Amino acid sequence: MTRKNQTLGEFIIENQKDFPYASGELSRLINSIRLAAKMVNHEVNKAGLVDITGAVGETNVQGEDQQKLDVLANETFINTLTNREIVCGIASEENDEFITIKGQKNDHRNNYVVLMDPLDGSSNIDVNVSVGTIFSIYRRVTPSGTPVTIEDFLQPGNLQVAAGYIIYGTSTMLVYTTGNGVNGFTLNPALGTYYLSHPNMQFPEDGNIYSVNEGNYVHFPQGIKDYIKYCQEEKDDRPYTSRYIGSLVSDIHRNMIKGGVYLYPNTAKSPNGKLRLLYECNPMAFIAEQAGGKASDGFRRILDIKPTELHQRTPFVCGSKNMVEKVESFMQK
Ligand code: AHM
Ligand code: MG
Repeated sequence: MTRKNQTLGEFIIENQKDFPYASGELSRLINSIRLAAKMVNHEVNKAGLVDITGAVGETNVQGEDQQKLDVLANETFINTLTNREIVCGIASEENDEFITIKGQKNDHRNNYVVLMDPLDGSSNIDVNVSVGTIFSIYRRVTPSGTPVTIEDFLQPGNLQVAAGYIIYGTSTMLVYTTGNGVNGFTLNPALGTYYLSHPNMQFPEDGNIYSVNEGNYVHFPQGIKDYIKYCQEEKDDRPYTSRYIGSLVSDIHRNMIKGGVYLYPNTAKSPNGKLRLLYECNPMAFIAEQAGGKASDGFRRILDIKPTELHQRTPFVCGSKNMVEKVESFMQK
């Protein structure tokens, strides 16, 4: 149930009974993500004001070591989740290995693992373009009370219990699903409170936006080249319009509101594409499906891929259902 002026805190409490397992643990976990996102938002917003955007290891005008925002965001999320002893493990796009969390008191007894891309699209920060955080939550599969193993992280996306993203844009929004639809909350920075602004978000079934880095066109598979030509053809409701920010969260967020498809195909140089299955594609695919959209690697459902390694990549096509199906039909020709 949603109502006007509802805050994210109220929404989490009121919908807790609908959460899988409903022990309160998942609610506390989402609360911790909400808090870390506020801290990262604060840093992202002042990125243009302070010497924080330089490379790691450089020294700012005060003689302090600079930390890049993606490193800072990574630490903020990891510390917030670790200090609250809310998860048993974390995997991050920024870290080679997963992190095991024992907890001071509970000896590996938390039930959830989090996988995240703490600051996606971070090359956009220097030019004041929106970036995002993406997160994905699973229940562990190994027994409680033992340290997590790689098996807890290498689960197919269809076993996610929650996923979401934060977009640090003209306003900051947290959008998430626990498998019961998608809801979006906008941060009022003066109060530090997120309000439900986009209840029950839905991808339009069709759209006229395609989002792809056309600079890579010559390297794309023939099916993707043909689809792009189809989008550009003068016929029916075409040509479609091309919109590409180069920031996955922003491109998907816009397409979910307006109707469109995002593509990051494989190329000869990157035979598995660029995006990471566990940190980027699975959470976005879960959100897309919960919002009535679709996500595919061109041939199969993203959420059904059984991962074999933490930093695995996959081609990615995500957006309005009819548009994703059209791309698949071109790929399968
Ligand atoms: P990152 O995780 O290194 O930030 O890379 C992911 C980003 C996505 O946000 C974006 O959609 C894509 O890379 C853009 O890549 P490209 O510049 O090759 O078009
Ligand atoms: Mg990324």
